[in-house]
Amino acid sequence: MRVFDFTHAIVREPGRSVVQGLRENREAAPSFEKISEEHGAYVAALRAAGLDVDVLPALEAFPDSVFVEDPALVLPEGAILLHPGAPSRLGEREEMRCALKRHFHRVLELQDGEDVDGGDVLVTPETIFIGLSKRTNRAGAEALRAKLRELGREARIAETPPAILHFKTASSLLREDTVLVTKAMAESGVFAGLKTLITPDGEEAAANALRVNDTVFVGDCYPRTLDLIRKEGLNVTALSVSEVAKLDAGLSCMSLRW
Ligand code: CIR
Repeated sequence: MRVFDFTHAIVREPGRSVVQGLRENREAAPSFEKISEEHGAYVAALRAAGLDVDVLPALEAFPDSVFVEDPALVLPEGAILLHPGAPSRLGEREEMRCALKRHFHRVLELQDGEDVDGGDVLVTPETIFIGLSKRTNRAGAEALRAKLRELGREARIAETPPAILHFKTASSLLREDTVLVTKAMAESGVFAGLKTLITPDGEEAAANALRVNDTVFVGDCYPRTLDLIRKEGLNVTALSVSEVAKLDAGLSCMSLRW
């Protein structure tokens, strides 16, 4: 199963309210202008990778709505409207419904009580990992696994290491058989059977990389991880993420790709 061949993406412009988005670290306040800049460069990189990008308008009522990965999961076989686990983000799901219907003839959906954030879902050729987290509960993970089965995909429910927001905060797929992971994620054993590349100490946040067709998007502030991936023979696109990181976000969360 090919998992990096994307032709389309959905993104959403950040609103000015993005600075009120959810964040664990209250120290450094994010700036709307800098987030817009990072978002603009990210959209340009998706286009440079060959994707047709549908840019949805900003939603001021939902500060975190720029992180479109969380309210939905998209696959070539169809889309699934998820049920974000943070109450302030639940309304993003309704806002995503129309966009999904525009692009997919099959749109399945999770129900109330079945919480899943897309940031907890990692698609690999063999299986789709669903990480239990503060945002994704057991009922949600099981319901998502059943929906994926309807689309002909197998899923596996896993634990997300404590102290991180999402499963993909600490993991990304670099090749069909290789994941980039933090040490904690590698030690959890969840990726037994796959080759693991471990982020260097101090660069744990680089694990939220994003492979799009032939290039891997990586945060530009992680020089040792950039080197590690280049040494694997992969093309790298270095992108600024320092502002979205203040909102506990990274590269995968700003798009839906298929
Ligand atoms: C949140 O806490 O929901 C947002 N501030 C960040 C979401 C990041 N999403 C992702 O990694 N998929």
